[in-house]
Amino acid sequence: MSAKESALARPRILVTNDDGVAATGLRALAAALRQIAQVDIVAPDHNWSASGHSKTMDRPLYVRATTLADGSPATMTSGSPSDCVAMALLGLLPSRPDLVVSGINQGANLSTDLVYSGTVAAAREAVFAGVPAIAVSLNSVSSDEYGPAAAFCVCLAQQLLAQRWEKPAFLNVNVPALPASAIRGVQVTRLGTRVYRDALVAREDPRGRPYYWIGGEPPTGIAEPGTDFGALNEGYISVTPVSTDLTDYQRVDVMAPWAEILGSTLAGAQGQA
Ligand SMILES: [Mn+2]
Repeated sequence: MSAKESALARPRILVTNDDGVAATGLRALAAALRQIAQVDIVAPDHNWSASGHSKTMDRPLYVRATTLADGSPATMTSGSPSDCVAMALLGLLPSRPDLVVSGINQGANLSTDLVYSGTVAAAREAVFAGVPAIAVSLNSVSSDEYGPAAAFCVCLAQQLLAQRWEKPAFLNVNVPALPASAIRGVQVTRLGTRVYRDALVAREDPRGRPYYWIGGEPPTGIAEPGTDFGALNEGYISVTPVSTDLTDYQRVDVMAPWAEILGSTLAGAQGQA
Protein backbone atom coordinates (compact mmCIF):
# COMPACT_ATOMS: atom_id res chain seq x y z
CA MET A 1 0.00 0.00 0.00
CA SER A 2 1.36 3.42 -0.93
CA ALA A 3 1.71 6.16 1.69
CA LYS A 4 -1.21 7.95 0.06
CA GLU A 5 -3.43 4.86 0.14
CA SER A 6 -2.59 4.15 3.77
CA ALA A 7 -3.44 7.76 4.66
CA LEU A 8 -6.77 7.29 2.86
CA ALA A 9 -7.44 4.04 4.73
CA ARG A 10 -6.79 5.68 8.09
CA PRO A 11 -10.08 6.36 9.89
CA ARG A 12 -10.95 9.85 11.10
CA ILE A 13 -11.96 10.30 14.72
CA LEU A 14 -13.40 13.49 16.20
CA VAL A 15 -12.41 13.94 19.83
CA THR A 16 -14.37 16.25 22.12
CA ASN A 17 -15.27 16.56 25.81
CA ASP A 18 -17.23 18.59 28.33
CA ASP A 19 -14.39 19.42 30.74
CA GLY A 20 -13.04 21.95 28.25
CA VAL A 21 -10.27 22.00 25.68
CA ALA A 22 -7.50 22.37 28.31
CA ALA A 23 -8.45 19.17 30.16
CA THR A 24 -5.81 16.46 30.65
CA GLY A 25 -8.30 13.71 29.79
CA LEU A 26 -8.91 15.18 26.32
CA ARG A 27 -5.18 15.25 25.53
CA ALA A 28 -4.66 11.69 26.76
CA LEU A 29 -7.59 10.45 24.65
CA ALA A 30 -6.49 12.25 21.48
CA ALA A 31 -2.87 11.13 21.85
CA ALA A 32 -3.90 7.48 22.24
CA LEU A 33 -6.34 7.53 19.31
CA ARG A 34 -3.68 9.02 17.02
CA GLN A 35 -2.10 5.52 17.03
CA ILE A 36 -5.00 4.26 14.91
CA ALA A 37 -6.64 7.29 13.31
CA GLN A 38 -6.45 10.79 12.05
CA VAL A 39 -7.72 12.78 15.02
CA ASP A 40 -9.49 16.14 14.97
CA ILE A 41 -10.22 17.94 18.22
CA VAL A 42 -13.20 20.28 18.57
CA ALA A 43 -13.96 21.07 22.20
CA PRO A 44 -15.59 23.76 24.36
CA ASP A 45 -13.44 26.68 25.55
CA HIS A 46 -14.50 26.11 29.17
CA ASN A 47 -15.92 23.43 31.47
CA TRP A 48 -19.53 22.44 30.71
CA SER A 49 -19.82 19.48 33.10
CA ALA A 50 -23.42 18.56 33.96
CA SER A 51 -24.74 20.93 31.28
CA GLY A 52 -26.81 18.22 29.61
CA HIS A 53 -27.72 18.20 25.94
CA SER A 54 -28.20 21.66 24.50
CA LYS A 55 -28.33 23.51 21.23
CA THR A 56 -27.31 27.17 21.30
CA MET A 57 -29.80 29.17 19.24
CA ASP A 58 -29.90 32.61 20.87
CA ARG A 59 -26.30 33.80 20.50
CA PRO A 60 -23.40 33.52 18.09
CA LEU A 61 -20.89 30.70 18.40
CA TYR A 62 -17.22 31.61 18.15
CA VAL A 63 -14.56 29.19 16.93
CA ARG A 64 -10.81 29.60 17.47
CA ALA A 65 -7.74 27.53 16.66
CA THR A 66 -5.61 26.67 19.68
CA THR A 67 -2.66 24.49 20.66
CA LEU A 68 -2.89 21.99 23.49
CA ALA A 69 -0.23 21.64 26.21
CA ASP A 70 1.30 18.70 24.27
CA GLY A 71 1.62 20.83 21.12
CA SER A 72 -1.25 19.28 19.20
CA PRO A 73 -3.59 21.54 17.25
CA ALA A 74 -7.21 21.83 18.35
CA THR A 75 -10.32 23.87 17.71
CA MET A 76 -12.18 25.43 20.62
CA THR A 77 -15.65 26.90 20.51
CA SER A 78 -17.81 29.04 22.77
CA GLY A 79 -20.58 26.46 22.42
CA SER A 80 -21.62 23.47 24.51
CA PRO A 81 -20.18 19.97 23.98
CA SER A 82 -23.14 19.07 21.75
CA ASP A 83 -22.73 22.37 19.86
CA CYS A 84 -19.08 21.42 19.22
CA VAL A 85 -20.09 18.11 17.66
CA ALA A 86 -22.96 19.66 15.69
CA MET A 87 -20.69 22.35 14.24
CA ALA A 88 -17.91 19.87 13.49
CA LEU A 89 -20.30 17.62 11.56
CA LEU A 90 -22.06 20.53 9.84
CA GLY A 91 -18.87 21.69 8.16
CA LEU A 92 -16.13 22.80 10.55
CA LEU A 93 -14.30 19.54 9.78
CA PRO A 94 -12.97 18.98 6.27
CA SER A 95 -14.75 15.60 6.16
CA ARG A 96 -17.16 13.54 8.20
CA PRO A 97 -15.53 11.46 10.96
CA ASP A 98 -15.97 7.69 11.14
CA LEU A 99 -16.31 7.89 14.92
CA VAL A 100 -16.73 10.51 17.66
CA VAL A 101 -15.16 9.91 21.07
CA SER A 102 -16.05 12.22 23.96
CA GLY A 103 -13.90 12.37 27.10
CA ILE A 104 -12.03 11.26 28.96
CA ASN A 105 -14.32 12.81 31.53
CA GLN A 106 -13.06 13.41 35.05
CA GLY A 107 -15.74 11.56 37.04
CA ALA A 108 -18.00 8.61 36.27
CA ASN A 109 -21.16 8.96 34.17
CA LEU A 110 -23.53 6.21 35.27
CA SER A 111 -27.25 5.52 35.07
CA THR A 112 -29.30 8.76 35.14
CA ASP A 113 -26.04 10.77 35.04
CA LEU A 114 -26.35 10.23 31.29
CA VAL A 115 -29.12 12.84 31.20
CA TYR A 116 -27.00 15.47 33.00
CA SER A 117 -23.73 14.65 31.30
CA GLY A 118 -22.22 16.96 28.68
CA THR A 119 -19.73 14.19 27.83
CA VAL A 120 -22.59 11.87 26.90
CA ALA A 121 -24.53 14.69 25.18
CA ALA A 122 -21.61 15.24 22.79
CA ALA A 123 -21.65 11.54 21.87
CA ARG A 124 -25.44 11.56 21.51
CA GLU A 125 -25.27 14.54 19.15
CA ALA A 126 -22.99 12.50 16.87
CA VAL A 127 -25.41 9.56 16.96
CA PHE A 128 -28.29 11.92 16.05
CA ALA A 129 -26.24 12.81 12.96
CA GLY A 130 -25.67 9.15 12.10
CA VAL A 131 -22.06 8.88 13.35
CA PRO A 132 -21.19 6.18 15.93
CA ALA A 133 -19.93 7.58 19.20
CA ILE A 134 -18.33 6.64 22.50
CA ALA A 135 -18.55 8.62 25.74
CA VAL A 136 -15.79 7.70 28.18
CA SER A 137 -15.34 8.64 31.80
CA LEU A 138 -12.79 7.90 34.53
CA ASN A 139 -14.26 6.98 37.91
CA SER A 140 -12.49 9.72 39.84
CA VAL A 141 -13.03 13.44 40.23
CA SER A 142 -9.39 14.03 41.17
CA SER A 143 -7.17 11.47 39.39
CA ASP A 144 -5.21 12.49 36.29
CA GLU A 145 -4.20 8.88 35.52
CA TYR A 146 -5.90 8.56 32.14
CA GLY A 147 -3.50 5.96 30.67
CA PRO A 148 -5.59 2.78 31.17
CA ALA A 149 -8.80 4.52 30.00
CA ALA A 150 -7.06 5.94 26.91
CA ALA A 151 -5.57 2.53 26.04
CA PHE A 152 -9.00 0.92 26.37
CA CYS A 153 -10.53 3.55 24.07
CA VAL A 154 -8.06 2.52 21.37
CA CYS A 155 -9.12 -1.16 21.68
CA LEU A 156 -12.82 -0.30 21.68
CA ALA A 157 -12.54 2.17 18.80
CA GLN A 158 -10.71 -0.42 16.69
CA GLN A 159 -13.35 -3.04 17.44
CA LEU A 160 -16.18 -0.61 16.68
CA LEU A 161 -14.62 0.72 13.46
CA ALA A 162 -14.43 -2.86 12.18
CA GLN A 163 -18.23 -3.24 12.43
CA ARG A 164 -20.52 -2.26 9.61
CA TRP A 165 -23.63 -1.70 11.71
CA GLU A 166 -26.39 0.17 9.93
CA LYS A 167 -27.61 1.87 13.12
CA PRO A 168 -24.74 3.92 14.61
CA ALA A 169 -23.55 2.58 17.98
CA PHE A 170 -23.82 4.80 21.05
CA LEU A 171 -21.57 3.47 23.81
CA ASN A 172 -21.09 4.76 27.33
CA VAL A 173 -17.84 3.67 28.95
CA ASN A 174 -16.66 4.01 32.54
CA VAL A 175 -13.16 3.04 33.60
CA PRO A 176 -12.08 2.37 37.20
CA ALA A 177 -9.47 4.79 38.51
CA LEU A 178 -7.03 1.92 39.08
CA PRO A 179 -3.63 0.97 37.68
CA ALA A 180 -3.98 -1.12 34.50
CA SER A 181 -2.82 -4.24 36.40
CA ALA A 182 -5.61 -3.83 38.97
CA ILE A 183 -8.44 -3.52 36.43
CA ARG A 184 -10.22 -6.91 36.45
CA GLY A 185 -11.53 -6.87 32.88
CA VAL A 186 -14.42 -5.56 30.82
CA GLN A 187 -18.17 -6.02 31.24
CA VAL A 188 -20.89 -5.11 28.75
CA THR A 189 -23.61 -3.76 30.99
CA ARG A 190 -27.00 -2.10 31.25
CA LEU A 191 -27.56 1.18 33.05
CA GLY A 192 -28.04 0.75 36.77
CA THR A 193 -29.55 2.93 39.48
CA ARG A 194 -27.87 6.06 40.75
CA VAL A 195 -28.56 7.25 44.27
CA TYR A 196 -28.22 11.01 44.49
CA ARG A 197 -27.50 12.63 47.82
CA ASP A 198 -28.05 16.23 46.78
CA ALA A 199 -28.83 18.78 49.46
CA LEU A 200 -29.93 22.37 49.13
CA VAL A 201 -27.44 24.68 50.80
CA ALA A 202 -28.82 28.15 51.58
CA ARG A 203 -26.44 31.07 52.22
CA GLU A 204 -26.55 34.81 52.19
CA ASP A 205 -24.60 37.09 49.87
CA PRO A 206 -22.72 40.23 51.13
CA ARG A 207 -25.81 42.33 50.36
CA GLY A 208 -28.07 40.19 52.51
CA ARG A 209 -29.79 38.36 49.64
CA PRO A 210 -30.24 34.61 49.98
CA TYR A 211 -28.64 32.32 47.42
CA TYR A 212 -28.46 28.58 47.02
CA TRP A 213 -26.07 25.81 46.01
CA ILE A 214 -27.14 22.31 45.07
CA GLY A 215 -24.59 20.55 47.26
CA GLY A 216 -24.50 17.41 49.35
CA GLU A 217 -22.50 14.21 49.20
CA PRO A 218 -21.30 12.72 45.89
CA PRO A 219 -23.80 10.28 44.35
CA THR A 220 -23.53 6.57 44.99
CA GLY A 221 -25.49 3.74 43.36
CA ILE A 222 -26.97 0.27 43.69
CA ALA A 223 -24.25 -2.31 43.01
CA GLU A 224 -26.44 -4.71 41.04
CA PRO A 225 -24.65 -7.35 38.88
CA GLY A 226 -24.94 -6.65 35.16
CA THR A 227 -25.16 -2.88 35.62
CA ASP A 228 -22.66 -0.13 34.91
CA PHE A 229 -22.37 0.79 38.60
CA GLY A 230 -22.06 -2.89 39.56
CA ALA A 231 -19.21 -3.51 37.10
CA LEU A 232 -17.29 -0.37 38.06
CA ASN A 233 -17.76 -1.13 41.75
CA GLU A 234 -16.12 -4.54 41.19
CA GLY A 235 -13.13 -3.06 39.36
CA TYR A 236 -14.27 -3.77 35.78
CA ILE A 237 -14.44 -1.41 32.82
CA SER A 238 -18.13 -0.94 32.00
CA VAL A 239 -19.33 -0.62 28.39
CA THR A 240 -23.05 0.15 28.07
CA PRO A 241 -24.70 0.27 24.64
CA VAL A 242 -27.30 3.02 25.05
CA SER A 243 -30.20 4.24 22.97
CA THR A 244 -31.54 7.61 21.89
CA ASP A 245 -35.10 6.23 22.09
CA LEU A 246 -36.74 7.55 25.26
CA THR A 247 -40.03 5.69 24.75
CA ASP A 248 -41.48 3.77 27.71
CA TYR A 249 -42.69 0.77 25.66
CA GLN A 250 -44.43 -1.00 28.55
CA ARG A 251 -46.54 2.07 29.22
CA VAL A 252 -47.35 2.50 25.52
CA ASP A 253 -49.14 -0.86 25.77
CA VAL A 254 -50.71 -0.11 29.17
CA MET A 255 -51.94 3.28 27.96
CA ALA A 256 -53.16 2.19 24.51
CA PRO A 257 -56.82 1.96 25.69
CA TRP A 258 -56.54 5.55 26.98
CA ALA A 259 -56.71 6.86 23.41
CA GLU A 260 -60.37 5.95 23.10
CA ILE A 261 -61.27 6.97 26.67
CA LEU A 262 -59.57 10.35 26.37
CA GLY A 263 -61.00 10.82 22.86
CA SER A 264 -64.59 10.37 24.05
CA THR A 265 -63.98 12.45 27.19
CA LEU A 266 -62.64 15.25 24.98
CA ALA A 267 -65.61 14.92 22.58
CA GLY A 268 -67.97 15.12 25.59
CA ALA A 269 -66.19 18.19 26.97
CA GLN A 270 -66.33 19.89 23.57
CA GLY A 271 -70.02 18.97 23.27
CA GLN A 272 -70.77 20.74 26.57
CA ALA A 273 -68.79 23.85 25.61
MN1 LIG B 1 -17.12 16.77 32.77
